[in-house]
Amino acid sequence: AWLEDDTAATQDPPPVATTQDPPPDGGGGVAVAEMERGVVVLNNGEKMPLLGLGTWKSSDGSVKAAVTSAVECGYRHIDCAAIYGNEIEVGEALSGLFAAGTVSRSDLWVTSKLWNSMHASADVEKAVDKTLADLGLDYLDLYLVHWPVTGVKGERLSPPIEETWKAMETLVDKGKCKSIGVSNFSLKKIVAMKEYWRIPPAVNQVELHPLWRQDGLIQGCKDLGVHVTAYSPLGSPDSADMFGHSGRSLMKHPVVLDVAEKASKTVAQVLIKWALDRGTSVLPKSSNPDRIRANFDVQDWCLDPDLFAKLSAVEPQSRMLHGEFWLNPSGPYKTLADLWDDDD
Ligand code: NDP
Ligand code: 1BO
Repeated sequence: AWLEDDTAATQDPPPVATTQDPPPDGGGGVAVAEMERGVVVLNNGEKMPLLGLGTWKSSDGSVKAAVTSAVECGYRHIDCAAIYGNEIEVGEALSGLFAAGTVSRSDLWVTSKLWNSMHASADVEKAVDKTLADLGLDYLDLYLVHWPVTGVKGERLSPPIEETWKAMETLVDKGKCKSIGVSNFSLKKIVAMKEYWRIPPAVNQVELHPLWRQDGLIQGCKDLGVHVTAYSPLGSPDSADMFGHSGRSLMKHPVVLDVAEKASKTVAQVLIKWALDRGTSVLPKSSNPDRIRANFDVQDWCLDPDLFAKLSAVEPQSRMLHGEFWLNPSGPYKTLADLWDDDD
């Protein structure tokens, strides 16, 4: 039902993420070739923590505790979206954390996303205002166009992405968002934006894990100075039934199990570490405090290059989140190739 909903729409932080030096080329997803310990410096100079907590499907009373535990154990990046339907509860967690002095606003990175039904110029600011009110914030660190899809079921592409992007740029001018970016955009769709962007996207947030590596997209974004964030890094087991991929559990893949055993780490830890070692930021979701804590424990150890290479060779490659729900015979995306432009 939520896919059809058109309204859903200080302390010093501990070091985050990898202790390995950045890859010599600056990392696959690193914008302007700059990466510091635990953060990526985006193309506008903002520093985004590389490891964030995902909040999709963290609901029904669980997300407040999840966000609170995450920040208490050191996460400084929370990934939200209006369509997740839980931003009020995330906001309750944030206000509690600020009031307790666990973290200051300036030490926390909060991302949210503009839903498809709010792409019209007049709606973009309304959408961000609603998200800011729900989260109890006066600015977002990053606001993403959630999908390159306009309308509730992708039935149209009017307004075009150009209109939406210009409205997103205005949010930066007004101080409502420090950075803006896109999500689920193919390289072709980002390149097309060069014709009109005044502010280039800082980030493209896409599905990335060993079963869907998208090396070409990462390299192309890097060439454009757009940092890439990995969503569903554990293979999104919660979505298995919803999207019909229950037979392909990444966390049970024999190569992944073997790598975890050889590294003496959990499966989730090696998947998160692999994502960081590629130079992408990464957003594991959990609503379990023990798993939230364990997923953050990816700092003081290295993934052996042979094990990294094994994870980088897992086959077959295939998306978990195909986006078939946006296809519409009378809309702009009639096939998956129209949506993804055959990126791999
Ligand atoms: P993930 O790949 O992060 O997997 C989450 C699942 O893994 C949950 O079932 C969670 O269960 C389980 N899990 C987490 N840690 C462990 C662990 N250590 N051991 C065993 N199981 C574990 O899935 P998501 O699809 O949620 O992706 C992560 C985030 O990325 C989202 O929450 C969202 O913020 C973002 N995203 C963005 C999208 C976009 O279109 N821009 C699309 C999809 C995701 P439990 O909670 O019980 O621990
Ligand atoms: C349609 C799925 C969106 C999750 O971010």
